[in-house]
Amino acid sequence: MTEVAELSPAQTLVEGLLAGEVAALARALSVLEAGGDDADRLAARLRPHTGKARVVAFTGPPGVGKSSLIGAFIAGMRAQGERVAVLAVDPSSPFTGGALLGDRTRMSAHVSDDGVFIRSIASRGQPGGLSLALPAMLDAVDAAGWPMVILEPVGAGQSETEIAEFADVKVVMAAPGLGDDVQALKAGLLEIADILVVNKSDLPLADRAAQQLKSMLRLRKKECSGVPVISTSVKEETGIDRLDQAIKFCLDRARNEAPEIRVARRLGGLLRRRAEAAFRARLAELPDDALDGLGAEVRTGALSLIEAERRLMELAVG
Ligand SMILES: Nc1nc2c(ncn2[C@@H]2O[C@H](COP(=O)(O)OP(=O)(O)OP(=O)(O)O)[C@@H](O)[C@H]2O)c(=O)[nH]1
Ligand SMILES: [Mg+2]
Repeated sequence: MTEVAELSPAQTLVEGLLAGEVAALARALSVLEAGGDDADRLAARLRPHTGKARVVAFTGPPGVGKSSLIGAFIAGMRAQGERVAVLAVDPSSPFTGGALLGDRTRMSAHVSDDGVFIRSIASRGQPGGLSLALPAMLDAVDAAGWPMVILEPVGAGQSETEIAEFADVKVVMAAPGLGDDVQALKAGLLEIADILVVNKSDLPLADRAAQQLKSMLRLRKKECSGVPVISTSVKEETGIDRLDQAIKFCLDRARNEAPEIRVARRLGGLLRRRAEAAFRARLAELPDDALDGLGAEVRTGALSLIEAERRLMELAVG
């Protein structure tokens, strides 16, 4: 027996991660991605070390060029000596890995660069959904000392907006020729945008897409004015500098905010999501009889719809 108290595997993991070891970060992300008690314990240990990283999300419909533009953006950041981490949600099933390969290929220039950390996350098979695991994964990258984290959510569904919520800056992308052009952007996405990008501006009708986006913006509430619409082409390498400047401008704005406030907001969003998931599970467990009974009372007029709803919520929570 050695006199020196040995570190538990969990302590070793946390210490390695805090020391900036990439292998420890990768292992921690796997634990957090799997969820459960181990993930909760690890997340709690990492939380005191968070609040420094800036998070930028690139979202938009599938094929709009998110991975490509992130690759171009990273090239610019690297040229300025900035270190960047990417968490990309792999839209394919974890078994085929096709999209994973695609994303890596497009970001391939950065894979062997130790100033860049790229991790793909499977969007399926998450107990309670990816948006429950992601905040802790962001915390881990943050605690590991990466000053900037880029999120690439899967380009579909409600989770996209939820995931983008964790970002300090949300870049929402459109491109000409994608279905109904900018109409393909769900209203929810337009609402959360700090910066709008029309990518593939080398293609015909890109100007029209930009005009459409601008007029959609004008229809929005006052607080949304001041959102820039930037045309980019990864292919022709145009507009990337403007995007870079716009992101920096938004990050500066976010920088005035205390880290505690930012982390608290992330945790508040997470709590709401956990409560929603828990409530949904409790509702699903209620016997059909209970629901049918309430339905019958509404039918006879013994209960109003609102009263029945309240009763149902009490049943689920109680
Ligand atoms: N012409 C043109 N093609 C582009 C541009 N940017 C990306 N592409 C192409 O668009 C396709 C999709 O690009 P990705 O970067 O994979 O798009 P994505 O939004 O990450 O796609 P998913 O992750 O599958 O949703 C690829 O074939 C790219 O080469 C651009 O500026 N101009
Ligand atoms: Mg992609």
